[in-house]
Amino acid sequence: MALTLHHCHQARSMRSLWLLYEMNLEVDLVIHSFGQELHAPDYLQHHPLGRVPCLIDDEITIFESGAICEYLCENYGDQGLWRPPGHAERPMWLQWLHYAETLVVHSANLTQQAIAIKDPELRSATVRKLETRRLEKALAVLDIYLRDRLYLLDDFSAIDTSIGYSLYVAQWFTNLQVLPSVYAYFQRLSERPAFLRSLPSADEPQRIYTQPHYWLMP
Ligand SMILES: N[C@@H](CCC(=O)N[C@@H](CS)C(=O)NCC(=O)O)C(=O)O
Repeated sequence: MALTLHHCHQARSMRSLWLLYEMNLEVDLVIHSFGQELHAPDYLQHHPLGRVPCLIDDEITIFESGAICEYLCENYGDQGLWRPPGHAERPMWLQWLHYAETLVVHSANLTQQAIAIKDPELRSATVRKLETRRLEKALAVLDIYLRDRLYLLDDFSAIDTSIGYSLYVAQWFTNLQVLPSVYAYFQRLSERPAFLRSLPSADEPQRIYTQPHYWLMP
């Protein structure tokens, strides 16, 4: 029986979709529009907060993109994408898996400020500045780490899809090109067929990000 993934274009469920494609797993996609549809009673039965991703595997319903990453690697033949307990790269595999959320939470707050809050009077210039600075600092840490590396670990692994998604979103809020290692790494990831498959089509109306970028102008 195929797995079912509840997904919104460009949302964190893109991590799970990208990984499912990297693993060549069959998936039934349920695509929601980003907004009230996620709070419909039917969907709240799967995810009590009405968020994506949510993966259904027969009797099992699991949410949280990091948990889904572990779950898929653990249960579906990791194909070299996992670092199981005891593996020398396990600590770094875990660290970057969770750092992906540290990174993206700033972009999520910026998405709220720049896109979700429609009334300009309710937006906060202070929050935007603060979150942009915190995002850039978190990216700078990654840039130093990636200086002599092609991927986060010795070879491409599942956590590159988690961090890769965080960079995909970060590009709407800061200029990744000023971080040479991060930029080169993201370019490398962006060429992967599974990443390209997980993107919405160019004419998809239900995109979250519709402008070229939302950087703060000096
Ligand atoms: N830590 C969770 C975050 C899930 C999350 O907040 N997803 C966002 C999309 S990126 C969402 O569904 N937001 C809808 C809402 O807050 O109503 C994960 O990694 O899965």
